[in-house]
Amino acid sequence: MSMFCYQCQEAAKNTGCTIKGVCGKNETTSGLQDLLIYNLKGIALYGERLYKKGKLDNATGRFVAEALFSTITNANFDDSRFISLINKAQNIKRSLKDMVSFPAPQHECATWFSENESDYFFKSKEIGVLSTENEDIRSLRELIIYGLKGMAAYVEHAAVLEYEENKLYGFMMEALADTTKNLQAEDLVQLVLKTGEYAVEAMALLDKANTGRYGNPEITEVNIGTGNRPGILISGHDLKDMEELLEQSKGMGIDIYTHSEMLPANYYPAFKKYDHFYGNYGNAWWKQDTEFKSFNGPILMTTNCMVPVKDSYKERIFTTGMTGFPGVPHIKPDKNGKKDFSQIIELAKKCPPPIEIEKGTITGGFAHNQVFTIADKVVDAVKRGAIKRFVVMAGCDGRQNGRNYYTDMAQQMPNDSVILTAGCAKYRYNKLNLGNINGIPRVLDAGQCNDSYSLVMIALKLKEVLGVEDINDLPISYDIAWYEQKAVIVLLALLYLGVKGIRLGPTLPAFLSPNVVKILVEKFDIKPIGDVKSDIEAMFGIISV
Ligand code: SF4
Ligand code: SF3
Repeated sequence: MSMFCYQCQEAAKNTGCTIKGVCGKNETTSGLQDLLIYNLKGIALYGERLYKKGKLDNATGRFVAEALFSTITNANFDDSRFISLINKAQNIKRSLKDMVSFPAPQHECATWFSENESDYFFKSKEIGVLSTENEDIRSLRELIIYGLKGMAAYVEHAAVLEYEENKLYGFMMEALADTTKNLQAEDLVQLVLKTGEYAVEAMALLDKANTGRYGNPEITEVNIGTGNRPGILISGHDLKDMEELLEQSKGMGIDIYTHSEMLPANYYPAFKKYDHFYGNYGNAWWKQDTEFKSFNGPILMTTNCMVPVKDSYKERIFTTGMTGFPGVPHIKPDKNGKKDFSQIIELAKKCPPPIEIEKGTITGGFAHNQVFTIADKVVDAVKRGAIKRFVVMAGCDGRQNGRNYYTDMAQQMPNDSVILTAGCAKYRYNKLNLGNINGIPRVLDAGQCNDSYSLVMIALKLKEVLGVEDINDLPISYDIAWYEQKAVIVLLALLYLGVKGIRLGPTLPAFLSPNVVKILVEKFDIKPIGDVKSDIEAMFGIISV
């Protein structure tokens, strides 16, 4: 059987990648990822029992989170990393096995062990996504697993900052274990919603970690031009890497620039104090081919999204955390958790400065705390009818042409509307100069995809201030763009909070079977995006003549 992966929005023919991933993932890597997930399910079958007895340690939970994170789209393409993760997972299973009382879990994922790495690829052929034959059960199981991958990324970012909650690890164990059991569709639908409930908690924990360590994001004008000195470009979502890089590179005659999902680092007070933090270079992840070339200096990938490395910059790209690519130097933490970025800094000193690709500034930093400080102004604008509607356009960007929809939507929606955004989806419209309403910008960027939590907080605040009973009675529409599994967990969080009528694009996930789509439509009125004009008419209640 060839590979099968349908976890992201680029799944071939919107069905599944079977020969090679559109993302660049090959059959071997895909198989190793499947085998890793299989072993994590085995750990989870022991882990859920230990959690019930109050004996699940955070180290086991964190390993599962890291390993799940490594399988997110565009995070890691390095087979050797997956082999060591599978080896470690087997060791953990061995030790948990001795701690769990009889009867021991019987599922083969809990009892499978192999010392022989050459078996891994063959074993992976038996246990992939398609080994669940019923397409609806497969769909629900995978929806839960992809949600857990997104949650794992957020939980891991919080753990790096020393914020951990055992109950989140406990839930991840229970949910992963449940995907191996004979649960019926109704039970799995309940588990999908429970995953959304824990998603809110995971995002809240990460928000606490980020703001606790680096302060509350503030309204900030971010420079998008370039200076005269060599630079280092840092991408991904890991703020601790950002902190360590800024600290180690100060006074070295180089500047630090963010790329893609690291842009929101510019909004944090703790990072603004560094004079050599220059601004943001470029756009969303899928432009890295050209933008990494013209940047001229070293690039540090802290998380997804990373695309297969091109020759034009392969001598100056580095990975850290759960990212990896064959042949690319990987920077690991020492035993105290500190990372040494000196080789990147030394390389930067020898590089020419970046080639300027644009000039000017973009404004962001509208996370919950900052928005609450201007709440009176916002509520007043809503009450006076100056702002008629908010449209949440959070999520991911990607390379498909259909994503022009979001640019066109931003340009064509009425001038008395405001876009609430988070995640790399913003690059489709954050440089358009859409103006402001009584000083409130028409694009309010809360931050990274995990900062969708801020958008939820803002919605709940509006509900309270406007005295509205139901979150769906607020003048807010949801027009979400998705690409990878972090957007899946954000979506599940919104569903858990009872948000109805979400538009999802540019395509509905390939992993949702027709029956599962039907359930989501009946319960939540989820719909695919349509054309811009009719979606505007539907969201704004405009009748065309
Ligand atoms: Fe295909 Fe997406 Fe899976 Fe890559 S992650 S193999 S593009 S479905
Ligand atoms: Fe972007 Fe990958 Fe999803 Fe954090 S960097 S939002 S796509």
